[in-house]
Amino acid sequence: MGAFKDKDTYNVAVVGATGAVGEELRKILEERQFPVDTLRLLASERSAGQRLDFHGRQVLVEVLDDDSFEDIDIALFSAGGSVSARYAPAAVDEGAVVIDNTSCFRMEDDVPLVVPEVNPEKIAEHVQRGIIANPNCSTIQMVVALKPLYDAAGISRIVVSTYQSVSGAGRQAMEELGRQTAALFNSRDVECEKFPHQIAFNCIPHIDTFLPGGHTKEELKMIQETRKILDDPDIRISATAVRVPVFCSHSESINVETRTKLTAGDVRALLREAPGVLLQDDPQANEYPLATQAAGEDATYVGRVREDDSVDNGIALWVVADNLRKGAALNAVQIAEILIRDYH
Ligand code: NAP
Ligand code: 3JM
Repeated sequence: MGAFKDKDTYNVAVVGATGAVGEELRKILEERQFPVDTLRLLASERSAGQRLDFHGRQVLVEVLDDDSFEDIDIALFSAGGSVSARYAPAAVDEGAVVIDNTSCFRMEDDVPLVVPEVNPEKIAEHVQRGIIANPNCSTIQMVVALKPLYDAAGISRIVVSTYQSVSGAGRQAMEELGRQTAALFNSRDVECEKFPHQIAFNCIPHIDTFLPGGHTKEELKMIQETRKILDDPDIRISATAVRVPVFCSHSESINVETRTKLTAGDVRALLREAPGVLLQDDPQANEYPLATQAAGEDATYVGRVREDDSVDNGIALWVVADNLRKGAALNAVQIAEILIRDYH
């Protein structure tokens, strides 16, 4: 990683540049004026040859291969787990630090799993493998909201149900919701490709594959990743992940049991000060977080804060964030910002 040192600008590769997360990565690098020297956009042969805008310049999309990472300092991966498994080591061999958006390396002991508002200090551990993992979108917004409660009172148990938008399943899934909605309004048959059932006007309690025991992988990711990020293997977590016909932003209903009592007022005061959080909690004025309002924004919105009297020390919350931004691309770019500020 010697080539990285003492630089003012960095060569950045985006793997999966034409995808829903890749597009957001490009936008956020631009918006936040990340000090990019060369931007290399990588995808499959399907979209190689396209040109995509970056700071007003048209950048060619190239086919990902083993030579793609020559002179790259930071490689942002979001092209699925198998692409990361195959090519992240090639990027590391070339001296790049990989920030990986897939589930491929998240639970490996020598790979830090980072949400900058929660455990930025773990970025130091990138030296072990050259890889930093970005958590799952549903995990990120949950831990951003719960970290202040955890620090103030401890957390013994979490029960979470998600309402996840179709953009979390990629560009083609967004198109499928649009096509199905139009088909139904025109009395045509609905075709299902990306989802196992009709998603328009429906809720599907099935994200990623089913595991023995009945959980889905998405639910298991939330459970395992939350314990790793909060560095607390004892937290008991029950998760149900549901796909809903929303284009962008994931919503979550979260019930949390703290180890010592917090009132709803205590929680609101903590969340008002919490990094990355915007408290939106005025039910009398119909003010609470909404997917349509969070889309395109950076904050994790929290509202409907109330005491849950069904258990001791119970708090209920409604948490919403843009899954392509804080849930993926923004979190990755925030990690890259800390990496160049503190470690190189
Ligand atoms: P998407 O819209 O379907 O885009 C997939 C991207 O990967 C496209 O750019 C595609 O290129 C590229 N790609 C696919 N196979 C490839 C290959 N063999 N070689 C090179 N490029 C390839 O999906 P997305 O929503 O952007 O998500 C991409 C991945 O990011 C997901 O699979 C997931 O692992 C991860 N993700 C993470 C989070 C998170 O929570 N952190 C959230 C969403 C997604 P073409 O245009 O050439 O097909
Ligand atoms: C979000 O490997 C794949 O086909 C991608 C599956 C996927 C993941 C994942 O497991 O990396 C789709 C959408 C995620 C994620 O962030 O966990």
